[in-house]
Amino acid sequence: MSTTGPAPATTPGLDAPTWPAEFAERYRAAGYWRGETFGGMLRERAAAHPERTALVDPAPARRTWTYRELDERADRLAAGFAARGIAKGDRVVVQLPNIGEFIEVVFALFRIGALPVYALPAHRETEIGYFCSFAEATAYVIPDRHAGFDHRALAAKVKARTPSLRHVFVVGDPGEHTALSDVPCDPVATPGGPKPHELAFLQLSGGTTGVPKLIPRTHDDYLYSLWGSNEICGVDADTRFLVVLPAAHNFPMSSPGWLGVLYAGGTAVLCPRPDPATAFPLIERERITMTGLVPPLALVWTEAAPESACDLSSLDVLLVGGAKYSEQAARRLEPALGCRLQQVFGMAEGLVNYTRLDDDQETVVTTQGRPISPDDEIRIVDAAGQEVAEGEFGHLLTRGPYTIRGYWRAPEHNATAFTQDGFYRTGDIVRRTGTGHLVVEGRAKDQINRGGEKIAPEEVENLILAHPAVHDVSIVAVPDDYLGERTLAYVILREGAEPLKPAAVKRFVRERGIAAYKVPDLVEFVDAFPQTGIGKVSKKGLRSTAATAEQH
Ligand code: OOB
Repeated sequence: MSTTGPAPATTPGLDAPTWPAEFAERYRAAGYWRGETFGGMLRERAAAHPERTALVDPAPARRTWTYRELDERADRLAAGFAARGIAKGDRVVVQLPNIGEFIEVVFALFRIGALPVYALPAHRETEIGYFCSFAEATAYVIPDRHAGFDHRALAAKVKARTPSLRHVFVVGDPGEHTALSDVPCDPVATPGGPKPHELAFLQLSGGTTGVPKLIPRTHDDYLYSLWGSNEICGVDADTRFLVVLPAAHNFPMSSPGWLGVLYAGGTAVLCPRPDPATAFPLIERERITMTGLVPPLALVWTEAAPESACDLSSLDVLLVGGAKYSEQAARRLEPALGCRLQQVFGMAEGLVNYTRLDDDQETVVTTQGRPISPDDEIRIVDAAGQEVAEGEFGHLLTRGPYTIRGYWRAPEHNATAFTQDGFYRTGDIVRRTGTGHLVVEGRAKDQINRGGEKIAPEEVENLILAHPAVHDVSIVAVPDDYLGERTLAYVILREGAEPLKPAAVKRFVRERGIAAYKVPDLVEFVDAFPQTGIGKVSKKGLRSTAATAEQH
């Protein structure tokens, strides 16, 4: 933690620290910040090529949107939202799967200047309740049912206890709420839309603390990460991008993702499920040229492709990121899928690294790429904050034209998550090669990366601590061939408490209403935790206990 001077002031209207004026001027002068907004971008594309296909939602019946249709539908929905009192700066929690309505809703909100808060389909009452109350959301957008879960009942519960939440909009059968299909109305001129330097949305952080932090992204900075990614990944009007991962996640949204493809005038195709049985026929039918996967999915696709009868020959580039992709797995991808691999190491807070399409094969399989921007500043430091020697491993700190300067409404956390001079402490341990590529070695932050899905142990530990029989709990990662990491909860029971079964602990967590991927994979009961020198629980000690244990 730095002790030099106060934390940067929070900018009124943004509710978060932003780039100091001299940086903003530099980024504009360099041409990174082009003075565009998302709403304006879609309008321009619709004027330039109205009849080109912007979006395909293939399931259950194939639907398509031209740029003109997407633009018009966003306008009508924006007018309907505005008529219901949703205004510039309002927060709207959007929890939709990969369906066309997701894209319509966020562009409608962009037009008004209301801020989508991107929840994941897996989130449940614990997360949604928190987002709605912390963000003081005025509206929440859901599907009626998805993956066997009825979102309407959860929404009713959260609405009853969140005073700010006035609307629940439902795709499908609305039940007691409002059908999204009833919202659109004739557009009216909406003065005072968002400015390029203002916030566009709030993205979720993977988190290291008890509750997720919200990441404030502006139009200027996020649009730069899009067109910067497009140049590096070769995205153009002929690109047909398959959105396999949840569309709300930063990776499939912007690296280069569906937003990058829309920026370039290409076509985004929404994939309802990530398995080869769903995705491969879509690649064939929609002549998909590009997609992005987390490493476990890339493994599954690599196994499945040689056996598949589908024609995958249109696939040109496959991006893999979100978690460490092993060199061995990376080597197998191109021969199996017949496309080029790009590794991506990014974060919702900003910095994104790509291997380049003209990098040699060794670089592509052994590194996680280099930054998008010449103005992405990278520092690799030791525990004391001193830069390490070139080529050595250290903590990655970064600052640049699309990396935030602070989380939304989190001044205390910001004081430690950022240096005084505005570098974001990523919590990742990396080394830089002679070509400027980064190799991710590990993590210093207390976060578990379960196949790309990030888990803050503290959030789940807090839930388990509420169990009457539990005295203490500590959750660590254990290595896993498929997911990279799985979660193991070490539990100390209260003296005299009835013995518990692992399944009972998992059920208890599930019943609190939390994303299924956060439920501990393994539970073990112990009498004590290893301690650090100053008497704190040693997660390092627990991880090595887990690594040496024979069975869990
Ligand atoms: C992406 O974003 P987040 O915010 O879910 O997670 C960021 C963290 C990084 O700090 C790092 O710990 C890990 O995920 N990570 C990787 C990685 N890519 C992300 N660790 C090792 N190797 C990689 N290739 O995960 C994200 C955002 C934009 C693009 C791609 C991924």
